[in-house]
Amino acid sequence: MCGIFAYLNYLTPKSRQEVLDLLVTGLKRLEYRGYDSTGVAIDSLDNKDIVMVKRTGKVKVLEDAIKEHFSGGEYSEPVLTHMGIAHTRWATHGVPCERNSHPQRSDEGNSFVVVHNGIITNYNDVKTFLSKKGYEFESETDTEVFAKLVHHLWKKHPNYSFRELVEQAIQQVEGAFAIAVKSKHFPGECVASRRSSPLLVGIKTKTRLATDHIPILYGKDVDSSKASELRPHGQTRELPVLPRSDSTSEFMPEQKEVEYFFASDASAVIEHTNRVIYLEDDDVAAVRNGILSIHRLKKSLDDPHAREITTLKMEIQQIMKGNYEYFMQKEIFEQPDSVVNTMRGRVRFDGQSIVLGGIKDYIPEIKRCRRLMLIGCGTSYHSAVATRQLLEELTELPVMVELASDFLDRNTPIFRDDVCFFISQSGETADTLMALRYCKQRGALIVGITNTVGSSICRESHCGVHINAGPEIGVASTKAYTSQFISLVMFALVMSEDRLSLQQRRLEILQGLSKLAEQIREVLKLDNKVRELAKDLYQHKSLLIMGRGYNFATCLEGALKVKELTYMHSEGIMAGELKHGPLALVDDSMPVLMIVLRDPVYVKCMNALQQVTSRKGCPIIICEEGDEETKTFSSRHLEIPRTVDCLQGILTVIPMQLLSYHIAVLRGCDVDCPRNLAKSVTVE
Ligand code: G6Q
Ligand code: GLU
Repeated sequence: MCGIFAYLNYLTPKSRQEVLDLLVTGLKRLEYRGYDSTGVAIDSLDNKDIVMVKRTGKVKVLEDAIKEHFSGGEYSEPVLTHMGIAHTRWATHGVPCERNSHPQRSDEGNSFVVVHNGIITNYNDVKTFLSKKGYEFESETDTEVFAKLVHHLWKKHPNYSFRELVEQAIQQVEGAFAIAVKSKHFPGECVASRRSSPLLVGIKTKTRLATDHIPILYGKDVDSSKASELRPHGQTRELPVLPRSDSTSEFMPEQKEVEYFFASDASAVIEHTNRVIYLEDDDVAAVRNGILSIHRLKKSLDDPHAREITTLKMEIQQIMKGNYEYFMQKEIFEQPDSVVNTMRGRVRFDGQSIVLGGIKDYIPEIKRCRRLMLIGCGTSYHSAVATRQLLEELTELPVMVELASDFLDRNTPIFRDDVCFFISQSGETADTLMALRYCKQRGALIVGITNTVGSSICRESHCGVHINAGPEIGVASTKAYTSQFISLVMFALVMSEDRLSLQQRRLEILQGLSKLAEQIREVLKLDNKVRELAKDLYQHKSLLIMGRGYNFATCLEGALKVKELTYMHSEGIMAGELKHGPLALVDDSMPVLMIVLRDPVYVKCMNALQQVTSRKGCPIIICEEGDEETKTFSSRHLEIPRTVDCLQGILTVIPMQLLSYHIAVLRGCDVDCPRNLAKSVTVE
């Protein structure tokens, strides 16, 4: 949920102040993930202790505290080798406060300090065990047990290496974690690991590395049942001594000068290096004497021999705000480009063909399936709602659309001949990932639709489509939605390529796609008009958004945007349901927005519009350019260009994004980090 950033410089002189700057900048790059508190740890001046600074609130508060704390000239003395860790926390165990902020420590002497992302689910068992050994806990976090567990193991096995200690400790904990550990007993070393939470290692060297792979060192066979001895009620027993993993072989060619960055995602390292390794679950990455090694305790049959060093293609400019006030605003205005990037190299408008490289080998299998299931949360779920009708039409398959959390609650039956799509901007959403694993276990084909290369959903899918929308920093999803939408439309087009009866329809959609970027530009010109409408609305308590057919998803998505950004109540209402209840809400004071376009449900939408206006409702109408008849129903309207029915949702959602943005600004809300929300929801 939060962010981890660690930095190790080996034979690369850096002052403590420089190290702290790097740590704070790393945290700033991760801010968009959402957090409530922050912290850093570096070596003390005499190298005999570890100094930590922790604060609740924004990274800026931490930055100011650091400036105050480390102002002395001695902190600007260069140090040849050093390791520092930093953290943004999104509390799961214990309220946000300094005591609960990370790094968490093993003891008063700061022997081991840990930053952790995720939840250690058996922390109570471990805590009871350690309490009986005399450990006193100072925070309410689950994380603290990890630091103390490593300390306990160190006392028991004084000849173990740092990596071995962490390796033993992770065998004892359950749940989800990404961790980075620092120790005053192992200066200049870093050990990090992950299970279900993302973590990568960036490598910066003066000369290019001689290899693109880091070999994985496997331990000797481990009886993993022993590792769980602690869990159910074994608190009073001794910890099992697990076999130690092989540590004899050398791994990466020795580097003279090297810097390592451990981070929750690539945006924090890209300004330093584009060479990264995405760690896999249960990898233990250790740096010692400047050498990085990756270990796993156990080898299973399909485990690879090495982890690949990936070259990131992301540019630093992509993650900066540019001239915009907020990331969300920038991302809304990026949509003419991001939709093109989603189609780039895939849609051939001249030859009217579409190739989705990531799933093309699986298309025959998908065509034989029993049904398609589209699963996601929040905005990603809405992209499934938006495209369901087209998928049904072009694939002629039953299409189920599911919220990941509800899908899991129901233990939904899944069969081997189901094809399940997991839609997720971050690729890390816990509910979606759980649903993926559930379907995978039952033999379904798993297709990932994500925006984050190397994310868990990407890696665990059989095949998939990268939506290529570029990094989305604002917590409220905007450009990822339109790109998810287009990815699913492209999939529907691929599925119908050889259907003669559908060629005319396909052609019309392809033409619609080719004009989309230009039409989005047109819609964005409504920005000032939308801001004026926002002035009418921002002091109200509620906003009802009504539509049907291809635009129902826009109502749901628009209402979600209004809720999350403005903290106003808002509801997306299926216009066909009006008379079954919601009409009771309508009077001359209730703000209503209606989407009424010239498509097959136009007449029905007009009926709804009349029902609203005859109750003295005064709706804002989103209608088609030049639709004079519809405009007569209200003085407040937003006209959008005409496109093919199934793509309207892309154009109608943009005024909703702008409207929620402007209302949020007028209400003085934090647009990029709405209260209580986080970008990447890695807990259930
Ligand atoms: C909306 C939010 C949110 C998001 C979900 C799912 O503005 O960003 O609803 O869509 O939390 O996230 P992923 O798409 O990353 O799985
Ligand atoms: N569970 C840990 C805590 O509450 C880590 C939460 C996080 O991912 O930030 O401190």
